[in-house]
Amino acid sequence: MAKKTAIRQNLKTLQRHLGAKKDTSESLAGVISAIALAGKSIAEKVRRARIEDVLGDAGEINLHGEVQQKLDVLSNALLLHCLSACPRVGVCASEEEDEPVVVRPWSDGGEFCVLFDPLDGSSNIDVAVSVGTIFSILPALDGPDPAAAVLQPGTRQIAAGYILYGSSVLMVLTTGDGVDMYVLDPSLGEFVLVMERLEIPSASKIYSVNEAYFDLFSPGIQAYLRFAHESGYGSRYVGSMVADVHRTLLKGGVFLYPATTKHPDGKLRLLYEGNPMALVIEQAGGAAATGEQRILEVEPRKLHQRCPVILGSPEEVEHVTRRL
Ligand code: AHM
Ligand code: MG
Repeated sequence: MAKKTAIRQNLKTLQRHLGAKKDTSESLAGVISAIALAGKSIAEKVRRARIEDVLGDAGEINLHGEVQQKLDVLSNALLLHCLSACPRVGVCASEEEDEPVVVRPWSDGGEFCVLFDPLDGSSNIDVAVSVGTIFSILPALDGPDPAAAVLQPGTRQIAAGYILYGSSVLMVLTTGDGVDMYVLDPSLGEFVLVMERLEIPSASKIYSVNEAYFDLFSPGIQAYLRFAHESGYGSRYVGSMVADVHRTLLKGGVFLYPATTKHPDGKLRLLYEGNPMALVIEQAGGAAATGEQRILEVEPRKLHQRCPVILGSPEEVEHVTRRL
C-alpha cells in the first residue's frame, strides 16, 4: 500500500488565492499582501516580546487616555511602513494616530484608505493572551481633503478582516464575497488557505461580555443576561476582541460590548473595530448591531468614534436586540 504523502496537493497561499478571486483586483491584493507582511513581522515581535524586552508601556498616553504599550507603537509603525510602500494606498488611519496619515493623493494612485487597530487587546500581551490586528479597507475619494475619505459607513468597505496572534497566527478575510481563513505556516513563512466560505452557526448558547459591568448596562442588556442565565447559556470572555470574535465566528454565540452608564457609546471604535468585525460576521451569515441599527449603517462623524457592539449568530443577536 502506498504511503500517505505529507505534501498537501492543493496548498494555496494567500497571494495565490487572492490572485484567483474574481472580486479582488490586483491593487486590492497588493494592499492585503502589505497587511499580511506587517502581520508576519508583528507576530514575530509578539512571540519574542519577552526575550527582546519590548513588553510593558511605552511611557505615552494615546488620545483615548490609554497607556500605549511598546508593542502598540511597534505594530503601528510596521503597518504604516508596509502600507506606505504599497503604491495604491492613499490614506492610513490607526487607533494609535490622532489624525489620518495621507500617504499619497488620489492623483498619485492613492486608491484605498486602510484603517486599523494595530494591536488590539494589547493590555493582554504581558500575560501571553491572544491579541490581534483589525483592518478595514475603504475606497479613497477624489477631493481636496483626502483624509475625509476615512469617514465612510461600513457598507462601503471593500475588504476587512483580522490577524489573530494566538496559539497559531491566522488571518480571517472578507473581500465582500464570503469569509476565508488562512493560517501562517511557519515552515513556509506564508499564510495558507485553510477554510473557505466560513459560516457562523445560526444559534449557539454562548455569550461573551464583560459581566463585571452588569450594573452599568441598560435594563435591556440586563434582561438579556438574566434570560441567558435562566436558559442554560455558557459564558466565554477573553477580553481580546479578536479572540472573542474569532471564537464566536467558529463556534457561534454572541459577543457584546454594550453601552454603559459611564460610556454611553461603549468602548470599541466604529471605524477600525466595529465595522471590520461587522463585515466579517455578516459575510459569514451572522448579524452585527449597535442595538439601534446595523453597525455597518452607522454614519461616522469622527475618526475615533465609539459604538456599542452586539454581533454573532443571527438568532443570538436577536435574543439581545429584541430586549432593548
Ligand atoms: P484596546 O483597543 O485598547 O486594546 O481595547 C479594546 C479591547 C478589546 O480587545 C476588548 O474586547 C475590550 O478592550 C475589553 O475591554 P474590557 O477590559 O473593558 O472588558
Ligand atoms: Mg482595540
